[in-house]
Amino acid sequence: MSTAKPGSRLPCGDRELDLSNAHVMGILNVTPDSFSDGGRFVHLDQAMRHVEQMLDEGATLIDVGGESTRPGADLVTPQQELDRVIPVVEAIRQRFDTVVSVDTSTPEVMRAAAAAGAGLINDVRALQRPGALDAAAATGLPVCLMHMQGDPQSMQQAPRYTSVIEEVSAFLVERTAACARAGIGPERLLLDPGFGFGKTLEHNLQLFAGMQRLLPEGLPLLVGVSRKSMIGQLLGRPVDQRLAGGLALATLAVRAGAKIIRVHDVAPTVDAVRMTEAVMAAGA
Ligand code: 7PM
Repeated sequence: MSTAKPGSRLPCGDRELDLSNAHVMGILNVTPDSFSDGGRFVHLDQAMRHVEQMLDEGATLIDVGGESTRPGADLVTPQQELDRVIPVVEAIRQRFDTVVSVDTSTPEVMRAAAAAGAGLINDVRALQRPGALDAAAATGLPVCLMHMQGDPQSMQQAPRYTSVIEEVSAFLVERTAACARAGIGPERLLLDPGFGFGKTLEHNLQLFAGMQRLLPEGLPLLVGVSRKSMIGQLLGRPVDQRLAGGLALATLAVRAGAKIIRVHDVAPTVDAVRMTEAVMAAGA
C-alpha cells in the first residue's frame, strides 16, 4: 500500500507536513506561457495575491514552477528559471507561513531555492539531469520523483508501454535507488506517476486504476491531474471546464492513498479531499 504510516511526518526545511492526512498543493505558475493561467501570474504582486487566496482556501503547500513542461514548449535557460522562481520563493517566505515547493529539474535552481527557504523539490525529471541528484541531496530537502516517458518536447507524440503500471513502478524504484546512492533516503521521497507525461488517455486511466499497486516500498504519493488533457479527452471539455472531472479524480486519488494533490482549483479540491477522508475515517 502507498499509505504513509499514521502520524508520519515529512520534514520540509523549517516546517513539517503531517502525512497522516492528505494535503492540497496549490499551483503557482510563473511562466509567461502557462497554458491554463494564460501567464497571468508573472508579476510578483499578482502572484502574491494568488498565493494568499490559495492559502485562505486551504492549500498547505504552494508549488512554484518557472519552466513550462507543456508539450512542445520552449526550453528555459537556468538563468531565466532562476530569475522567475527565486524572487517568488523569497516573497512567499516573507509574507506567508507555508511550505514552498519548487517545480524544477535544474540543479542551480534547486540550490538557490533551498537557500531562499523552499521546503520541497518537485522534479518532473526525477533528478535525472546532470548534477541534480547531488544538488538535491545537498539541500537536505524532500524530493518528489515523477515519472515521464521521453521529454516534454516529444513525450505526447507516440507514448508506448507493454505495461504502464510495471514500467512506471520500475522507473520509480530505480530512481529511489539512485537517490539512496546519492544520500537521499526514502524518508525524504515522494513519488508521482506523472499523469499526462508521455501517456495516452488509456495509459493514464490504467495507471490511475492501478495506483495502489504502484509502490511496493510504501512511499507517499503525490498526484497531479488538475485540468489535464486526460479529463479533456474523456469528457470533451476545454481546459476551463475540467473542474468536476478533476474533483472526481482527486477523490479517487485520496481513496487510493495519495497524500498530496496538486491542483489549480484549491477550494473545491479541499472540500472533496475533506469529504473523502471523513468517509475513509468512518470506515477505518
Ligand atoms: C503545461 C502542461 C503546463 C502541463 C503545465 C503542465 C505535474 C507536475 C506539472 C504533476 C508533479 C500541469 C503540468 N504536472 N509536478 N508539474 N506532478 N509532481 O498540468 O503531475 O500542471 S506541469
